[in-house]
Amino acid sequence: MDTDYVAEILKGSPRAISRVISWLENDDPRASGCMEKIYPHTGRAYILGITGSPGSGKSSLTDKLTQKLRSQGLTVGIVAVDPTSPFTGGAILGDRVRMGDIAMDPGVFIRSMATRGYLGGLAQATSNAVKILDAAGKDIILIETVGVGQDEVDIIRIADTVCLVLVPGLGDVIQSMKAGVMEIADVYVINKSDRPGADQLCAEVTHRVAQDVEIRARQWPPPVVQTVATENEGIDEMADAIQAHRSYLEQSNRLIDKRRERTRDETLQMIHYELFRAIKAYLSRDHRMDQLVSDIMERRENPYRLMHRMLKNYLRLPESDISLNAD
Ligand SMILES: Nc1nc2c(ncn2[C@@H]2O[C@H](COP(=O)(O)OP(=O)(O)O)[C@@H](O)[C@H]2O)c(=O)[nH]1
Ligand SMILES: [Mg+2]
Repeated sequence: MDTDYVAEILKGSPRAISRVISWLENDDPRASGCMEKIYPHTGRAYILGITGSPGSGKSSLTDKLTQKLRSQGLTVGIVAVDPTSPFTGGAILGDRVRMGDIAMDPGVFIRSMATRGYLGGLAQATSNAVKILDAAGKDIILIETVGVGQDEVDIIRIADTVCLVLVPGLGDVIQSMKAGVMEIADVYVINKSDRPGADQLCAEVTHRVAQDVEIRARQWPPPVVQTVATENEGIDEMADAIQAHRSYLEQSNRLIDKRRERTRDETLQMIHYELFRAIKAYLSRDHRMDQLVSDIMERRENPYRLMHRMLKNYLRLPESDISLNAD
């Protein structure tokens, strides 16, 4: 049965794509079977991240950028990871209205991800959704996410090119720059440039980018573009900046390095979660965990010695790799 869904995904069926992403969201065991078969068909799509504060215009920019990409004959997959405006409850209509034109286009697939409840973490679930769209043949995959915490930074690391959306009058840019939020951007987008303070913000960011030691150490000087998403202004410039970054990555071999790093991180993350899941499943059988907790509580056992024994006996790791003390 899994094979059917995989075959359908490879043909680009929106129904099959939706179904398997739902399995991912619900931690349905059928998801991993599908992912395994899908994996060999991934790695072709170019992944774009659009991040920024709630209300900065990420969805509006995604909409206009998608129209632009479609006009170039490219197919687009959109994964929205935004707890502030999910496609559920009250926000459903607003998002549908905004995504009006592209929502009807068969060359575009839009999916909003639930933002909580993943055992393997939100970043891994997003990464899997991206892989499904990649295998389904989408040329460009856009990830829209709110740029604040570690979760978002992890998500945005999935992207090949990251666009950070800033708007005039929304908090202290220099402050967020100091906090390291801005360092992850490959392209800075000053949206709502129809508003007062946009030119000043643009100048400020340009200056800051030119001054930043860490950014200057890189070979790619991140461009700063101004847009008015609602008026479709500056979208060509934004698309050009993205394309320039892509060309830079491809020509300098940085794209392969970046993807290699990502594959390493993802694999380690997966080992982390899957190992934990398997051990937890093992321990929850026959009250094993309850017994262990009692033993630890009564000081017949201690968690350090227990860890050591588990790593050694179950995983057969060499003594030298186990940092905990031997008993
Ligand atoms: N004035 C102005 N409003 C904009 C612009 N871009 C988006 N908006 C509006 O800002 C609000 C938030 O936009 P949205 O795309 O949902 O932001 P998101 O939360 O970052 O996805 C909406 O009411 C948009 O119509 C812009 O360039 N100028
Ligand atoms: Mg949005």
